[in-house]
Amino acid sequence: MEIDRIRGLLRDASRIVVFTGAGVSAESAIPTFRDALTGLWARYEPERLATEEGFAADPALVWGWYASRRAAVRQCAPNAAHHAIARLHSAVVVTQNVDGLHARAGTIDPVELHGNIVRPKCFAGCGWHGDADTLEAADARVPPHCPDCGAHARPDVVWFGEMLPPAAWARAEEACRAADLCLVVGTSGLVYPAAGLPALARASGAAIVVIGPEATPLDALADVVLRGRAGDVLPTIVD
Ligand code: BV8
Ligand code: ZN
Repeated sequence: MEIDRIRGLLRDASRIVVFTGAGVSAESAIPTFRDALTGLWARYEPERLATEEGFAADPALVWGWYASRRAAVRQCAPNAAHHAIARLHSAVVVTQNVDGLHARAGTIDPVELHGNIVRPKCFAGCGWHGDADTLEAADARVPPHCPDCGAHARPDVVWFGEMLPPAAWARAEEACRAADLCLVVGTSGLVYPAAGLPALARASGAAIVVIGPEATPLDALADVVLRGRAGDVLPTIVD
């Protein structure tokens, strides 16, 4: 039974990485990347909106899309999957998600490979970074301006074609190289370079477990594949 095998791997592991994607937040009703394209944004491709060019072409449109996603994130709460992962105290949690739910569930210092949707930063790259409540006031449809240089503010997320934050990437690589177990939860494994991390863990000798309701390209790397929803199966595995 897969659940017993995964429990055994967890018991024997001492350096665990939990690598998560949008699927771990699905049961928190966070619209996944593609589901977020409703209403005004329904006619756009995420790969077009979530880019520097997309923002430069129409800052108000892209800012509005993120404002509506931030509002949705604020309405949501971590689900049983986030809480189960937070109980793996010694694990390094590496997430592609920008919703901040791992930290809200109690995971200490998760590695946010693609940034965080609630934090703004300067679009011109002058170095200014705001925090969640900077946006509370300014969370209008029109992007606020950088207080330091006057350029537009933008969400502190990684857009397509942009490098991942070097410090986060270095932490993720180091954790995957050292891991003896990598739990891959709720990711389609399509977005690189993040999706390359499980292969790095495997090459370093880690056992790979893939958890999710549908087949993904990462299944080919797995020692154990568990077809299921993270919120249903993780609490059983972890407790
Ligand atoms: C880079 C932040 C280069 C923004 C995100 C061709 C043209 C242009 C670019 C490329 C190209 N080919 C490759 C690329 C590179 C590109 C890429 O990989 N594109 C893909 C689409 C092919 N990558 C990049 O551009 C990256 N940067 O390469 O820069 C470079 C290099 C050096 C120097 C300079 C530049 C940057 C990628 C980051 C993009 N930003 N997010 C925002 O959110 O607005 S990615 C975004 O989509 C999310 O963060 C997430 O990572 C990704 C979606 O992936 P998943 O998390 O896996 O979610 P998904 O919905 O796909 O799957 C959900 C899974 O959960 C499914 O399997 C489902 O079955 C499962 N599930 C559902 N319910 C549940 C569940 N599982 C468990 N329980 C459930 N209940
Ligand atoms: Zn600035």
